[in-house]
Amino acid sequence: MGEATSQIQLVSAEVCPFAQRSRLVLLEKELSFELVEINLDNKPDWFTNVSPYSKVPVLLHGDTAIYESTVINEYLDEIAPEPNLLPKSPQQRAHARIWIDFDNSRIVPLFYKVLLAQDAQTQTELKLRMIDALCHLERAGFPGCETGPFWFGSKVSLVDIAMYPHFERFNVLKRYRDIEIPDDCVKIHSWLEAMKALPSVQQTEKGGDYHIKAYETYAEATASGTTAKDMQIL
Ligand SMILES: N[C@@H](CCC(=O)N[C@@H](CS)C(=O)NCC(=O)O)C(=O)O
Repeated sequence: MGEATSQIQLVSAEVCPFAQRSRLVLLEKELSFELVEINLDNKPDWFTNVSPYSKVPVLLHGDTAIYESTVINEYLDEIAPEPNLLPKSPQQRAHARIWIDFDNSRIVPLFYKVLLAQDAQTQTELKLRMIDALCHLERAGFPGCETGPFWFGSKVSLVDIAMYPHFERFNVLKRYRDIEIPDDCVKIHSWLEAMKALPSVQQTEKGGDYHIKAYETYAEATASGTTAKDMQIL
């Protein structure tokens, strides 16, 4: 491991899809790192010093603490450029960031909001919005699908990695809110299959039952953590 990437620690929680994003990048880049798992229900005192939003993941690298999974992932791509996980052209990089933002600002909030919603009308409205978002992804996304199973084709990228963890957890939406990825979203289905075959994914994935248990308090709206509060419908 070179100087630029020595002594990396990732503060994580086993359950966390956002931390899984950063673990995937570290694994894809074959970087050595120490995984520091914390209990989100009993956060250690030192945690607030490195995590202003009181959330995992946090990357500790030398004197630097970096938070927000997609920011961590771009930082890792800059300090350890091989294999590069963003395309070289500025246009394609911008495109990648647009879709990472689409995941962060549409898919992810809908995932939590539809679980937290308790009345049938709101659940139905949010379910329709999620299906719309998936159809948009299917129609406008996957520009490399002619050349390979991943977002940009044959090589996995930061877009694939940002999107994957909540798609791994889609069985939660099926179980609690009867939401599935539509059958005619064929690009999404074959992408998901390709993602599940990656060794980095196999090293970090959890079985469906684990996720169903983990999101039970969201589905019953008794989750009290920071993420649940942030995702509550106001
Ligand atoms: N936008 C953040 C979201 C991170 C996040 O929500 N992490 C959750 C765990 S999955 C967390 O640490 N929540 C703290 C809590 O529930 O108290 C990122 O992408 O890193």
